[in-house]
Amino acid sequence: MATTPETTQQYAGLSPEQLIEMYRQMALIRVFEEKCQEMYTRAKIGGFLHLYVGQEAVAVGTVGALKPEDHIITHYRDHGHAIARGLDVNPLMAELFGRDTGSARGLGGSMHLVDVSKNFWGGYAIVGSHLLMACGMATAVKLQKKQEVVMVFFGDGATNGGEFYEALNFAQLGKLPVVFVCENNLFAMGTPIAVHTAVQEIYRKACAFDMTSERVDGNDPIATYEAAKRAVEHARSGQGPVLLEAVTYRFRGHSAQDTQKYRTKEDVEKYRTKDPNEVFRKRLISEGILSEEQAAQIDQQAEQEAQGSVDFADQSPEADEKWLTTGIYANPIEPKY
Ligand SMILES: Cc1ncc(C[n+]2csc(CCOP(=O)(O)OP(=O)(O)O)c2C)c(N)n1
Repeated sequence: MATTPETTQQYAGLSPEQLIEMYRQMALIRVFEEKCQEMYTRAKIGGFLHLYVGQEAVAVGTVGALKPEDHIITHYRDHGHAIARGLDVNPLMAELFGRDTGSARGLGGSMHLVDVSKNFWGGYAIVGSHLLMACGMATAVKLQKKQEVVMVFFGDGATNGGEFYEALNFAQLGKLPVVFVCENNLFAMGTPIAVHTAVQEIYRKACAFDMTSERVDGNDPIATYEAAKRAVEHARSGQGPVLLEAVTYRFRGHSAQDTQKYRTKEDVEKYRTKDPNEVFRKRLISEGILSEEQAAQIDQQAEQEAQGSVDFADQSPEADEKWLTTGIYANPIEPKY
């Protein structure tokens, strides 16, 4: 089912404070990501860096529909999900810088942000693998008769791999409480969606398993929140998993090294008119929920917070090799010696 204006109430029951908080999170993700790009260019960040610029409304809308006891597992494009979950940006930036104060002690880097205390179980680099981990987590939840939901994020490209079908089958068979969130940003690395998949409406792929699914405008945080809420309630009430497809667009390259030969600047500019942050900001202002001054203040605070994380990371000690052999399996991250 596609979300239409008829099925989407104006603010999905969100209070003005909650709407402003959504904008604040989106603004923070945006500036954090822009800082990451800058720090990568300055060689402060090494390794892979997959930015989330343009997809902010998906993380904020979907994670906003979860309870703190619910679980999140994600892929390598994980910064937005971590920030939407409320992880402090200081250890996140320190992780990217490879510092001891990082969320994984600087040993994981951009693709492996984590905070177990917030049930944020990490980013994973192997496309599709973590969908099966989500099924494992949801099996544990079900066996323990808990009312928790597991939300798992991945891209459109991941839905062509075997793990996707294996995970959907397993989850539906066991009526597991998983919400599969596909962020359809129209590309898998440099391959446009029309070239990489036979069925471009990803949510339709769920029909092979008689699974409930929905497609939503992933540039609209309110519509995304509403759709995620429906999906989460479905999963929590024991009715089984849901595949939620959020259609969005990434403004930056696949990773920081991407020369983007597969699309033109004009293509990207066309999508800029749908920039989720800009559109949401204007909407909140035009509907009297936020004033220009408040919006500017939020933007400024986000900038300060992101810059603060850079300063924190810069002043932190380098990652320490003594941690290399700890935290590999289910051990807590603290050393045993
Ligand atoms: C099993 C596996 N194959 C290939 C890769 C290389 N790879 C990294 S990201 C990616 C594309 C994934 O695209 P998509 O799922 O659409 O997610 P997006 O990057 O657009 O968020 C590929 C092929 C990988 N990491 N793992």
